Amino acid sequence: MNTKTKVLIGVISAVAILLFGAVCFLLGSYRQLKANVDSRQEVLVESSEPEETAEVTEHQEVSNEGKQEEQGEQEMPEQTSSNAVYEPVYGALSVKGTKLVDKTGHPVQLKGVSTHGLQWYPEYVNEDAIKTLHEDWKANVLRLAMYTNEGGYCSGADKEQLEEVIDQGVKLTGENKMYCIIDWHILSDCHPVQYQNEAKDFFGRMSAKYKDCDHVIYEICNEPNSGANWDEIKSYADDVIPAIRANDKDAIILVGTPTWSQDVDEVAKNPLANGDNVMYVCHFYAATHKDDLRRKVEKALDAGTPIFVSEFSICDASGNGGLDYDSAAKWMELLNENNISYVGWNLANKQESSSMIRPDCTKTSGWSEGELNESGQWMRRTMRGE
Ligand code: IDC
Repeated sequence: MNTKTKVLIGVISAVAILLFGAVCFLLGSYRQLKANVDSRQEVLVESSEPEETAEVTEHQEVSNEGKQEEQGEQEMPEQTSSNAVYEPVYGALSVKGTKLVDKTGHPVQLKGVSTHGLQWYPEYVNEDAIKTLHEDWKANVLRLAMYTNEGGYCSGADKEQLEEVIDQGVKLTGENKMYCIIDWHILSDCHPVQYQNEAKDFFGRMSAKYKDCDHVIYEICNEPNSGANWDEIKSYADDVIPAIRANDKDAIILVGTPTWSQDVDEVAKNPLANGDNVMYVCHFYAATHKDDLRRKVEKALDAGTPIFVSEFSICDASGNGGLDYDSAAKWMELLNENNISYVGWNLANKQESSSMIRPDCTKTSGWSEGELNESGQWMRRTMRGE
């Protein structure tokens, strides 16, 4: 082979290799391109297939549900008033000597209002009303007055409905960092023994339901009267309190005293079997109850009796009549000096001077000053420290 032939063969081989390479390259590119196109089409087809998407979503939902259930069982219980965790402004309260104290042991004074009878005026236990009381009136406690007689809990009312209103009150006060008093409002039934069994059953169930609610306070007999003496009230309290303590060892319990909760000075003569975290109730109506009752309070404090004013007004004892601002000022001085908590009667628009909302005002929250009557305006100013 001469040199010319050798060069020709070399050139032909190089061209052949180049051609082969080019064909392979083109073939590879084509395959890659085809694969890309196919996969794009797959994506498009997938996303336009509702059934398949639905299946995925459903599956995710199921697994999320499972997760929630799992979490629910372990650490996130469904939030209801009875098992939600509320953090009232002063934490869990207790009684130290004659004082109500916060979770760190410092004296605190609760201030707030009481509903009227829940069988008559349940509409004021609503979210906006409690916000108004908390934010505008600066109240940190609400008393839920559940009458036993007078068509109330033990005399014809719908028990379930009343308990629902209480549940609302517990929830809404909890959400507003307030405290809440569940009041067994005996009045025309005079003697707490009349509904003693009902009281034990009621407080047993309430305390089981709200055992983890640090903001719930139990008032076991509003105003014993007509001859119910302290020894008898004490026996009643010694019987009812264990129904609460079986569920809640340290809730604050309020116990009414003889003569429409005025004879607080009787308590020290015959103390309760277990008076831990118990306070004794004094009620006053400033235009009727003056120095005499104020002296009784001082006497009781001197004897070491812790006092809580769970109901008062600045009119007379009928819940009506003129207001006595002078006597009211003396009462406030006594209460503030001794850190005694107070709750004003009543949040309703009834035609009576203790009802804090004007009778012509039908709003159930967000009252302007002009929509409150005189006792309401006084109460709001007093709580606001004005
Ligand atoms: C009054 C109400 C009044 C109602 C009456 C009877 O203001 O509208 O007709 O009860 O149910 C109390 C009682 C409280 C009284 C209040 C005023 O705890 O229920 O409310 N009062 O009489 N003790 C002293 C005064």
